[in-house]
Amino acid sequence: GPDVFTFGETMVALRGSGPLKLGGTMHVSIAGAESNVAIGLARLGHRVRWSGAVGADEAGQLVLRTLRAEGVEVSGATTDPDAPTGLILFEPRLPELTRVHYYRAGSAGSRLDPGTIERALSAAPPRVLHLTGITPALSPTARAAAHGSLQLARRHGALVCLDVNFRARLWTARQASEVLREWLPYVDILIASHDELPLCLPTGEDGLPEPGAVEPTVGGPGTTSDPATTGAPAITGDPSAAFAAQAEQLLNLGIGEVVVKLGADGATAFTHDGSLHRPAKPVRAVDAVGAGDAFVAGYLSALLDGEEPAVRLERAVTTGAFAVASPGDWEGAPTRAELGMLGAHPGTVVR
Ligand code: KDG
Repeated sequence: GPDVFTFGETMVALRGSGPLKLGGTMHVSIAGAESNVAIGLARLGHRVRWSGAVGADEAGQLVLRTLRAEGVEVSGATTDPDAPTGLILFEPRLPELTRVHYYRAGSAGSRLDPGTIERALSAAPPRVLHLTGITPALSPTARAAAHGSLQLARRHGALVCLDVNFRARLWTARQASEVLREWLPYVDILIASHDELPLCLPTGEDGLPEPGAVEPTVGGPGTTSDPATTGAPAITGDPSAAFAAQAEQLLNLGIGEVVVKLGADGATAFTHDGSLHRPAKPVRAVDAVGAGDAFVAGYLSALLDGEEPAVRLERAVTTGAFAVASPGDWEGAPTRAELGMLGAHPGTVVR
């Protein structure tokens, strides 16, 4: 089987260079949190399988051709004749803030079939199953497919990695929290931004996460909740203080590793042996979209190599920095040979 099995919705992505309503030129590519991770892993030499669904259209062909070209195995992917491939528009509105517009309701990717995922996963059980919290927000069938894959992964002894990836445009914090808490018993590695941790924790009497748990820090309506995307302000004071207790609580619930993404402040990993922090790699920020996914790819890559948490975190902040320094969701992902390139002086030419 592959090193990593993943699935989710991958869309055609159009990226402009200013306010969308002014028109102008857009760049065509693909985007999807799970396929971003898949590409990141494939570039680092791992065997990855992606089994999402696309429409029977040219956009779907673009998704599959791109993934194939990147060395991601797509034989388990399906083509839905009755629904279009989803679309995402990226609108760089301010240097620090990108607005996202989704055209994905009823898309092929959201109509994922649990049976297809079950067959694809069972045919070749992976070492790691990677899921994000985006998939269960798409539709009841997508949610069932994801839940089924968790149960199968356990049966096959695969490690489960979950990136919370809360998308406020797709569902409420309450809905997300309900699903995430249901899934936690299956999760070995939980990856989240610091403000997403409360979504995973037991709730108060009213069934809601603790007040203020996942209010977007900047941006407001119409922005993504990804702090890397919205340019959330740096955490002030001791970065470990605010969320360390929440991470500990999650470890006590039985999760093996809790990895907290802190954007420009790096990342902290909590394991049963203690916690570990790595600052972010300083780069000139060009496009933070996809940084979280690149981070996951780096982390899982080092894990697959049998490395300790310190090395996993180091590779994660490195691949994350590559994503921040390059336009696009996944285009700048490094190969293994390129991992050491960061930190070159301005004007460096590699001859
Ligand atoms: O992490 C980047 C992704 O969020 C983005 O490219 C698209 O998968 C996506 C989503 O649903 O927001």
